[in-house]
Amino acid sequence: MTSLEERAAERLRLARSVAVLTGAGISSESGIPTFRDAMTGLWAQYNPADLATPEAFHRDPERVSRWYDERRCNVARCRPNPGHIALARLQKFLVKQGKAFTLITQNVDRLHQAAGSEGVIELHGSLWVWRCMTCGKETEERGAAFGAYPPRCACGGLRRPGVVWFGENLPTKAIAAAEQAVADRDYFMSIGTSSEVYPAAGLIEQAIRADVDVLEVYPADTPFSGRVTWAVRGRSGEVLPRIVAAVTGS
Ligand code: BV8
Ligand code: ZN
Repeated sequence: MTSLEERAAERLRLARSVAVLTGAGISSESGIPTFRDAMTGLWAQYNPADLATPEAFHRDPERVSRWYDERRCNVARCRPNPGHIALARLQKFLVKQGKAFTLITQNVDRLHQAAGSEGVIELHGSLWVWRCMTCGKETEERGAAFGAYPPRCACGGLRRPGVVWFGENLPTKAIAAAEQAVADRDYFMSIGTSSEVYPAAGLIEQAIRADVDVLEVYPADTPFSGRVTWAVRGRSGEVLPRIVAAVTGS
């Protein structure tokens, strides 16, 4: 453990309530491409405006729904990594001590839930949920690839992935619960996020302005690195197990 990790762990042990925000970085060690990683990130291959906006879906529902279904099927082959598992263990440990813990994610892969995390706030929806554009019917899709694109609802309506696209509002309850959680906590962790997409990144700003302890785990600088309490450089699947082990003693 680096001394920075030791100091972050020491204060985490003393914290009464914790909130965590995660991004695509925490799932990269599970084999899910991030968005902004230079060569391997999705945005290195695709233009977000062509795939992750309501306009794109309207323009080409076949291409957009096929792309999201490919991502859904890729995630189906992936498993939580030690970073996801460490956060699930930290939640169990803190809750057993009567402390509060809230996990907020930008990720749409539900690997946190697969690792055992409970009450996860999904700011940007999920790849597993598909919704009819006509009757609004939502279903969880855990099966094989749809095969025909765009998928159709029994009512004949087009079905879209249950994710939040750029230019779309986040689920009101989710962002409200996230802001409330950050307001009530005395320790905040920002894990594997480039911290550039809003309003999610605004939660980091909120924690810094509330002057709580902020731990950032990221392999490079983010727009907030100079203002957090501890900016730990590293991969979440290696750093988080060390810090959580120091806190839980096992
Ligand atoms: C909205 C779901 C109201 C879909 C996603 C204020 C200022 C500027 C712009 C805006 C603003 N407010 C609103 C905007 C516009 C926009 C926005 O933020 N644009 C950005 C690009 C500037 N926001 C919106 O449109 C939001 N809606 O505001 O509605 C409104 C409406 C109209 C007009 C104005 C406002 C909706 C945003 C949500 C979009 N949907 N995802 C899908 O998945 O396809 S966002 C998507 O991208 C992810 O969910 C995530 O949020 C974001 C990617 O960020 P990260 O998760 O951080 O991932 P990234 O790849 O960037 O970074 C990961 C990094 O991890 C890597 O780069 C690498 O360095 C690191 N890493 C790699 N391995 C590891 C690691 N780290 C740790 N460990 C490792 N092992
Ligand atoms: Zn329908």
